[in-house]
Amino acid sequence: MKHSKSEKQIAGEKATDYIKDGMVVGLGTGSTVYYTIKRLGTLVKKGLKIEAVSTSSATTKLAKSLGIPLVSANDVSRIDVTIDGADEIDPRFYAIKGGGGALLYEKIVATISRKVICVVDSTKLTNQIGRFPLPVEVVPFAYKHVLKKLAKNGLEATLRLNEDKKPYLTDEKNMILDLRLGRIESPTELADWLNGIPGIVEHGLFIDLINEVMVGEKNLCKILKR
Ligand code: ABF
Repeated sequence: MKHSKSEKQIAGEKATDYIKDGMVVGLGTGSTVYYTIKRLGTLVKKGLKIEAVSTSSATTKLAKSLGIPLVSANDVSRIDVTIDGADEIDPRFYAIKGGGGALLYEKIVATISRKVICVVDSTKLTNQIGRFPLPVEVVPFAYKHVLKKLAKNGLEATLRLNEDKKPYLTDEKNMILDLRLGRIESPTELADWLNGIPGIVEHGLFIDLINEVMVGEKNLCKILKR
C-alpha cells in the first residue's frame, strides 16, 4: 500500500522548486527541511549545480551523505535562497526557531540570504507566537547570571539538557535556555531586550527575516507571501 506524504514532506520537497542552477543555497535544520535536502540530493545527482551553506552539524552530515557540495558561510558573499523550518510562525511571519538547537547559524544564514523560505506543517501556524518555549543561546560562562536576570524580570527559563541529563551544547559549544512564555505580546520588544543582555549570544525570535512560508496542509502545499 502506498503511504500518503506527510505535511512536512509536501512542504519540504516543494521548496526545492526555488533552487536553480548556479545558486548558493542556505540549508536549514530539522525534520521538515530534511525532505528539502533529500530532494536536493536527488536533483544534484541529476546534474543541478549549486553550492550550499549548512546551518548545523546534522545538516552537514545529511548533505554530505547525499553529495551536495558545501561551502562555509565565510566563503560566499551572499546566499540566494535559504530554506528552513520553524517551531511556530504567525501571520506577520514572526517565528520562533531553535527547538533543534541550531538557531545561531540559522539566524546568521537567514540574515545573509536574499530570500528565506520557511517550510512548515500546518500545526506550526499560530496567531500569536510564544506557546513553544523560546530558545535562547547563552555562553556557559554566564548562564546562571542570565537565568537570574530573566527570573528577575518574571521570565521562567530552564537550562536545556541532553539525554544524559548534561547541559545540551550547540555547535558553538554554548548552552540553551528555554523560556516558557505562553504568549509573546511584543516580539520585537522582547527581541531587543534579549539582544541587550551580555551572555546571550542569540535567541530564536526571527523577526522580518522570513519572506515566504510554504505550508503543508493535508496533501497540498499552500504558499503564503507577505
Ligand atoms: C529548525 O527546525 C529549527 O529552528 C526548528 O527548531 C526546527 C523546525 O522543526 P521541524 O523539525 O518540525 O521542521 O528550523
